[in-house]
Amino acid sequence: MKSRAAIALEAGKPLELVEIDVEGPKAGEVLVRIVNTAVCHTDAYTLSGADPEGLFPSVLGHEGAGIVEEVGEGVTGLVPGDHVIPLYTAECGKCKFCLSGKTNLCSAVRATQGRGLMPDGTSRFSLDGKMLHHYMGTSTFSEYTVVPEVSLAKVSKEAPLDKICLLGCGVTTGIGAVMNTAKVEPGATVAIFGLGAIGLAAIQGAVMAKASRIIAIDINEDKFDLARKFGATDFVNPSKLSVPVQEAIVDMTDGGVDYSFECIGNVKVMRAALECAHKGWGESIIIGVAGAGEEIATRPFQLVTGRVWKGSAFGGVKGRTELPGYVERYMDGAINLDDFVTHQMPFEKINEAFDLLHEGKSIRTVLSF
Ligand code: NAD
Ligand code: AHE
Ligand code: ZN
Repeated sequence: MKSRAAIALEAGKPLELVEIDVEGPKAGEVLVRIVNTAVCHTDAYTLSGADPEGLFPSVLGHEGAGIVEEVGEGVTGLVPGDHVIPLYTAECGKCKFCLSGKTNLCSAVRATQGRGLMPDGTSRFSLDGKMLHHYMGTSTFSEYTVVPEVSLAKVSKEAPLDKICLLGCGVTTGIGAVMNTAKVEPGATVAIFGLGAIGLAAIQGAVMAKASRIIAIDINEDKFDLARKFGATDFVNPSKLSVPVQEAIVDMTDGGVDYSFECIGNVKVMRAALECAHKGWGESIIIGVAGAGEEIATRPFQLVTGRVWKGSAFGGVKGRTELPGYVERYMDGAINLDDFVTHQMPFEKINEAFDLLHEGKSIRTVLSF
């Protein structure tokens, strides 16, 4: 079938709006009509060429929501008409990772996903007969996309797709990193570096966890108003400090915070986030995605003296099991998604959504097909 799509032809160039060909679903696969997709910084990172797994030409996009159009042979858990959120972290429930009880990372489709292919090693997308790569197992920048059944969370049909698409990545990641990865406890102090959707969602998670102090850090002070609305208590602009930001936070908090979160993808900030954690017990969670070849560094003494460095993917959330509950909590008013949507546009304006993200003017732009 034909599908409207925005394709990444080469690194560093705007997406091309074209009509691509999409093949029907094979065994274990599902054809989904994407109704809404947002743009996450990770899409911009891959388009920039900094992603070691970045492939071109490809159909990017991983923060979307849609409706099942057709199911392939052997698909038992979904039928046409079901509302779904595509998952870049699948959940097969059977692999070593899923059965470990220790992680949300699933190995069922990850290897082929990283090569931009469906689990059988081929692509369902083409343009003028030339193969296009899939992306993160989701490719939500196409009106019609094909996704493995294990990479789809079935959610309530009552929920608005133009809001719950944000649970496909940003909001779930930030809340989950606080609740599942760090397990922030009531009364804890928290520092959040980077106030895009991920950082703001981490603030939302810290409020849910009843943190006593939530320090919001960004070099763009325009982000502070929304951070305050989400519940941040203190605000720091590192570019206005005369000392390194970690030193300033240690001074503000009688020795450092209990938990810090890096929500930018900057390895220097990752170091600062670790070093502002309290001696003896402070934990720092890396959420931001750094470019190819970048490495983190600190004095090992920082870890010897009790600080803990961790990372978090999709907030440690098992998508098929847990996302339906996140959707319900949004419907009940317990999770705020609406305030993340700073812009709404028709899909055809997708390159404007990337510009707004780069200019620091948007949190999330939700695009409608
Ligand atoms: P974003 O661009 O909307 O937000 C990043 C924020 O960081 C901006 O407000 C920017 O002003 C701020 N910033 C930039 N440099 C800074 C610095 N030196 N000090 C302080 N603040 C600084 O991005 P986003 O969509 O919120 O994504 C944030 C990061 O999280 C990206 O690296 C993205 O790839 C990553 N991410 C990871 C996961 C995961 O599962 N681990 C999921 C989603 C996104
Ligand atoms: N492809 C990159 C890594 C990208 C990365 O770390 N992705 C995050 C999700 S970002 C969503 O916006 C993640 O969950 N990673 C775990 C996984 O299995 O990909 C690289 O460095 O190769
Ligand atoms: Zn994302």
